[in-house]
Amino acid sequence: MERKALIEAVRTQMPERRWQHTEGVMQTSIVLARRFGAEPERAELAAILHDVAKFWPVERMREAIVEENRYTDVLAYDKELWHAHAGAYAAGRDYDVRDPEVLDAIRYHTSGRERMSLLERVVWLADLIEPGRNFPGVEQIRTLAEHDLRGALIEGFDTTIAYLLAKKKRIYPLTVLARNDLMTEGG
Ligand code: DGI
Ligand code: FE
Ligand code: FE
Ligand code: FE
Repeated sequence: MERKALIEAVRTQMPERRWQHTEGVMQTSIVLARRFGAEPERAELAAILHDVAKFWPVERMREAIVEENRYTDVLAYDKELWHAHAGAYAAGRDYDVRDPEVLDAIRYHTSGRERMSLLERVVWLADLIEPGRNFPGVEQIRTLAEHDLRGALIEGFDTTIAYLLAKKKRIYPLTVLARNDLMTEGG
């Protein structure tokens, strides 16, 4: 699908506020991709689609995850996690995205995973620090993201996990694995 048509198709599936978040993620993904050597066009494509399933009815998300039959374990966890997998599936099936790295950047944008690719890191971080985000600690992560991708990710995962713990939420295993993996890599 051509870029402009894709943007319109995605935009109509979410409230205006969430679309503004997506535009922020697009912009920040491009900046981070240029800064850290990922491909800006692929980062932007993943950003456009990353939250495409966020406002789907729960049953539609569940059906996509069951149909894809890859991460059905996520169905036993918080529904907040589902839209990433449903979105990756939709990107391939409904929006003709054939680039597996772009699909993975969408799939892992919420949880992360071990051995995240550069593209996955860029999109995960852009989602957290796009200009519309405003949570305690975001400025510190933005500052780290100016020069230290891994440091920004570690701080981002720690902040996310601390938030989940404070809310007495369950942590999806991939989230923990992503964080531990970043701690051990490169000293
Ligand atoms: O979709 P967004 O709001 O832009 O951001 P997101 O996809 O990164 O995260 C959506 C929510 O998912 C956010 O409130 C944090 C939550 N989340 C991330 N990792 C986990 C999680 N929730 C649970 N229960 N467990 C996790 O491991
Ligand atoms: Fe999301
Ligand atoms: Fe995120
Ligand atoms: Fe998002």
